[in-house]
Amino acid sequence: MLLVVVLVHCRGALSRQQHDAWLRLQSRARTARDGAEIPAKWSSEAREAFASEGFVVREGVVSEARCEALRESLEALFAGEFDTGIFPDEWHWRAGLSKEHCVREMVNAWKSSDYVARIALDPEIAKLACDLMGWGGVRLAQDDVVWKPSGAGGVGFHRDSTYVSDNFEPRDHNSVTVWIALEPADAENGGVEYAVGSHKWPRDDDDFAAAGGAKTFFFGSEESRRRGACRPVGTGGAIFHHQDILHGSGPNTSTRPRRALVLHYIRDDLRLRAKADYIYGRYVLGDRAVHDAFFPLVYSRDPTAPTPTATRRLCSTCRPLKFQIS
Ligand SMILES: O=C(O)CCC(=O)C(=O)O
Repeated sequence: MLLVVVLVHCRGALSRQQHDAWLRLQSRARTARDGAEIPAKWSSEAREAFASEGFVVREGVVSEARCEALRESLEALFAGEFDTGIFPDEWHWRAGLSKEHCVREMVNAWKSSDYVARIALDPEIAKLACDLMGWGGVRLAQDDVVWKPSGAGGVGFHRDSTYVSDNFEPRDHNSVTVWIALEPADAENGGVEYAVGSHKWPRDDDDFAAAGGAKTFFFGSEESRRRGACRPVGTGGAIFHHQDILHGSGPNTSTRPRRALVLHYIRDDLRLRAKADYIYGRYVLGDRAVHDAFFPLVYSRDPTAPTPTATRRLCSTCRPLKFQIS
């Protein structure tokens, strides 16, 4: 973490050459989707689904090629081979130490892996989130590689707002999650499941237990099981979900792995709470500003906004990007 801060502060002002390189990279990134062009706008049906159900599935958000490249890089990543030489913020599962069939997870691997970075810092995906939420800009709060091998258990039901939104002010309507399938995800291999509409359920602490009870009730009936069942997503497809929706995932009972990259975005105009939690407390530097080094600006509607994400990756003190954007 310290190294990231040092790198960013060492960079100084962006030179004309670096700026031009960034513009070239942006323009190439836009045409590097193997035909999977992302329309800028969401349909009214998609917006309504997000508002009423709390999530919306969108196929073709990331190209198959990018998903494949990331999948193939994961063995090395979890073996501790970091493209940038920088450690991720969290790293759960170690080759040779952890059980083979446990869920593997890595948080903020954009700092470590070029393959994660080129998806996590892709302004086109961030723009989709920005359009859906009606924000002025989007920062990456954290990424999360979740690798569920065959035989691995599930992920308990939770709300992302507990881990992300609650650390910022204002707290409401401040984050959104983009869950990206790196390979087909379905009920058999432990795809994500939602308690449909639960983003509208009570959420303060006292009521949360009640919400948990409601969740049990929700999944107790045939009707609710059908409505709340896992939504299958194809490779490169994404589920955009509300910060307050209850979700989790079941065990991987198939013979296939289930690998996903989860992006938790926040809007660009927040402040950190003075008392952030154990994890986010690391990012509070005293001024409560949401610093680029920790929360890179990935997309902004303001054309004059700096693009610290890209400049950090292209800065002269960083190693060059390993992947080729064609
Ligand atoms: O990938 C999963 O199974 C669950 C991921 C999730 O819930 C999350 O990242 O918030």
